[in-house]
Amino acid sequence: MNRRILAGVALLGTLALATTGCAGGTDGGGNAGSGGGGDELITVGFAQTGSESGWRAANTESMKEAFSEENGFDLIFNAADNKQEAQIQQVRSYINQGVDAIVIAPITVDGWDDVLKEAQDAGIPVILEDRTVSASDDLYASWVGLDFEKEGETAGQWVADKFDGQGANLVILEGTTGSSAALDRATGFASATEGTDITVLDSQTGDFTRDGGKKVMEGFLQKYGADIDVLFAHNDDMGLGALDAIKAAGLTPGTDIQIVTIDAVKDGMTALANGEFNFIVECNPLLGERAAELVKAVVAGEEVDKRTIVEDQSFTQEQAAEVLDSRPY
Ligand code: GZL
Repeated sequence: MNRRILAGVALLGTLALATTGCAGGTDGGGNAGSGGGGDELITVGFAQTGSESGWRAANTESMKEAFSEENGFDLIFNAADNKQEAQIQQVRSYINQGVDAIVIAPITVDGWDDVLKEAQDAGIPVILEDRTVSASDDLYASWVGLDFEKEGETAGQWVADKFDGQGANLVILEGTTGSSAALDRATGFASATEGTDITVLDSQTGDFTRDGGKKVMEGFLQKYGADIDVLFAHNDDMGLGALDAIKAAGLTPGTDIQIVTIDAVKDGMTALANGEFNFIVECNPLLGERAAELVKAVVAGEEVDKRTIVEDQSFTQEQAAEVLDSRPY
């Protein structure tokens, strides 16, 4: 049963018991276990994007660790294989199951208004983690994630500082089309490189996957070959896929083609430390703890901030070599 209804019943029960002079079995606040106040688990439906990258694997692990039974949760997990329609259907299924709360990492920004309204009408709070949506923020309780535009800007500033004034040619591997991560990183990167003499030869989506990055980079190399000076990949995994294509073309990554990516997962940081990548902007996937805190607070009826942004950092090759062994993901 949806806990909010349960809480309502418990509250009525407590009031009834209080008027007859008997204390109820709740914490007196009518919260029969909701928000971790009692010993009942909070049932949470988590709609993950899929398993498209190393970042996603780290994010899923962080979420499962935080929404554990010992932390007071009964987690129902589904990964939508990067398909928006499947993810929306999964959220509908959580509504029909009457979960206490729903967490979504929305694959793309659009298409969420109807199902978020359905969750709201069913009295089920929704927390967004990682990416966000174009729907009104009245339709969800809170979002916890990263400043994607700032990540793109940081990557763009590194490219501008290093290549402006040399007539450099750039290609871009974009993330999933229509995702807030790809849209905002592109905006930030463009703002930082505006006014430079750097030419964007081409920009296509590799869907945040290694295979996608490799295939698109092979196309870029067939078209532009050694004219390419710089690659900006919206995530490490597409950059790692591009490494194979660059080497197969007889070029040296990190030298013939300099590479800047976003995420800073272990494999990306290894490529940076060994000189195949040149710069990485971190995107912290460890959002589980904050998301769990938000769910507990919302289920307990507490006010929460609408947005929580997790800080990122960036790494040069030297910095990557120093921290590689101590990285948590
Ligand atoms: C960013 C996240 C992106 C990562 C990719 O928060 O949504 O999706 O940058 C992942 O690696 O696939």
